[in-house]
Amino acid sequence: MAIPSNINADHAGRTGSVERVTKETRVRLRLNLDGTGCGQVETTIPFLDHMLMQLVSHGLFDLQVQAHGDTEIDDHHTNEDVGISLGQALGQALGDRRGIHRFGHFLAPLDEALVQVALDCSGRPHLEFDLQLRAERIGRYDTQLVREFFVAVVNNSGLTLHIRQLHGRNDHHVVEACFKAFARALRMATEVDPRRSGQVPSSKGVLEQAGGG
Ligand SMILES: [Mn+2]
Repeated sequence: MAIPSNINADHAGRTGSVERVTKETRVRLRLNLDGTGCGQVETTIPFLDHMLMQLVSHGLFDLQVQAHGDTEIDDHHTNEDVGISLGQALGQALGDRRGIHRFGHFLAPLDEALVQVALDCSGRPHLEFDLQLRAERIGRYDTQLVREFFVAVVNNSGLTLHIRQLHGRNDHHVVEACFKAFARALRMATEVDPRRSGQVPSSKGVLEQAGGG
């Protein structure tokens, strides 16, 4: 299960790499925060692939994911473990969080849907999740798994993440607007602030690290 390398290993980007194998799933994930939007995402969960590609398209992250899991039961374990791996890779890529903007926010419309995301690379895992999803499923994807995905990301990356739906009727639109807003907010927060001169963006002078990085 080799990952074809369309991420240049010599790129001086901030990267995270996770290989996570359990009895339930096997996940390989590489993330480059300083990417150009190269994505190769194969989780065997089509709607999750579609959402992860929003991070690539709108965050301009490079992201490679290969996941296989016990989807014969349901998508829960694979969805969660991809979220855990993404969170760990994000924590690694951020390291001690020197020089970044730290805060990010975005308000993304998608037709009638409007979703707001505000986040802080604080080192303090916290999720406020307020999407009012109506349907049980989007395609075959269980809509309860959206929250589970973000719980996993937050707990493994030390993000403080607020997700709020301002408008929307169609669940596909609402969730996609959420991932677009998350992508742009994360891009804003993780980009290097040239005025920060490599300092840790905290009045304490230190931010907790997450993801084993
Ligand atoms: Mn779509």
